[in-house]
Amino acid sequence: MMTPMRYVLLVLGIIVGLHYILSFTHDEYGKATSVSRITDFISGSGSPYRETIPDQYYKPADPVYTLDRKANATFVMLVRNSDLSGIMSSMKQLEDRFNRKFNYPYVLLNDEPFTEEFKKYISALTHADVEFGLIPKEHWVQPPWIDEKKASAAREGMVNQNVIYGGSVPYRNMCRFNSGFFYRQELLQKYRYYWRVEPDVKFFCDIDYDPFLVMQDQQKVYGFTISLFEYPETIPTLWQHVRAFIKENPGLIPVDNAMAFLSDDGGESYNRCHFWSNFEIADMDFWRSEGYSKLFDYLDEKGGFYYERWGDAPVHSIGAALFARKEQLHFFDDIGYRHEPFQHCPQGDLHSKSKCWCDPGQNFDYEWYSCLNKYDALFK
Ligand SMILES: Nc1nc2c(ncn2[C@@H]2O[C@H](COP(=O)(O)OP(=O)(O)OP(=O)(O)O)[C@@H](O)[C@H]2O)c(=O)[nH]1
Ligand SMILES: [Mg+2]
Repeated sequence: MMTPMRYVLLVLGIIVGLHYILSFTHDEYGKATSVSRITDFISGSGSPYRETIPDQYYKPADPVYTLDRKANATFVMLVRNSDLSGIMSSMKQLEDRFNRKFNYPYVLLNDEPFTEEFKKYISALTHADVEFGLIPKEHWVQPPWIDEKKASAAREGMVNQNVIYGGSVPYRNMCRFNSGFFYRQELLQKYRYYWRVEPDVKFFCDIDYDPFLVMQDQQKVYGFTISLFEYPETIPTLWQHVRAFIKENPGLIPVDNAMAFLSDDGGESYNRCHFWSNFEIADMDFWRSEGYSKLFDYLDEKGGFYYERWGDAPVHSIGAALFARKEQLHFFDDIGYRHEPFQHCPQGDLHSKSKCWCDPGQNFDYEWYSCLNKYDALFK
């Protein structure tokens, strides 16, 4: 004989069992009766916009044609945790315009550990591999052999002259790191080519081809989009050291180099032209080679990263123009790019072919402060 209580328990058991079966077999039923939905209902917070859009409305990603080969390449981003929003902006554009098709990995570097939040937001932006590296102190901080008294006097002098970042030690650490240490990071050892990306830059055009493979197949070593003159106050003695280095190491410099990009008088003086290094697609094996390694060590020993404010842009550019053959330097004319306050906007057919959205009238190429005409002249 069943007592009334037993009937109640049996019926309850059947209802719970049926609920579970329906939850698993019918998606919509499961969502409608989920605990969060019921608590939302009870608390009155079940606003309609909180319903997730059912899968049936989503269009699967278009199948994209990918080449059957890839270069050994990665993006490199040196950033602080506080650069999160700016680097997400750059990276999202890069993914949409290029990398969702090509799936190259990312390496992010920082002189402090990245936060979990930073890593989470960055990793969510791509299907590609993302690695986060901590820069060893000895690659970053002002070396102990730098005379701090002399360095701080130099900083003070530059502040008085209103030189941009003239009083900053971290900025100098960054310039020295980018000049001579980034390509030595453990996470970058497995790669040859890199694309440097900074926070808050803009990519205006679709990039439907693989620039890394172009570099590799055409034996290019350095690619740029903007070139310009350096502030003279930041490099008063740089060129005299470069000249001394050339004199001591004539065998390292190929005859068909790009000295004419750097100097208008056959190497006597520096015209201050450099490739703007916030954008670089380049070959790390070139930085790792004998010529550039020797030049970096030579310059580093002179202390000008701290006693002056040598930028990685002139140091890289001088290295590229001296040790590469001029044909190995590549102007990426079809990559629309902006880093405040200058932009390269592809012109004419290139603009339409790559679906660029920059104003073609706003283009730094032949502005008075640009050095592109000196690059062009190399090939005339
Ligand atoms: N981790 C880390 N990254 C830095 C530091 N300083 C600069 N960077 C990064 O180094 C790159 C160059 O620094 P920027 O501040 O953009 O220098 P800039 O391009 O000469 O000047 P801006 O006009 O300010 O862009 C950027 O990717 C920065 O995020 C730093 O102290 N730590
Ligand atoms: Mg910048």
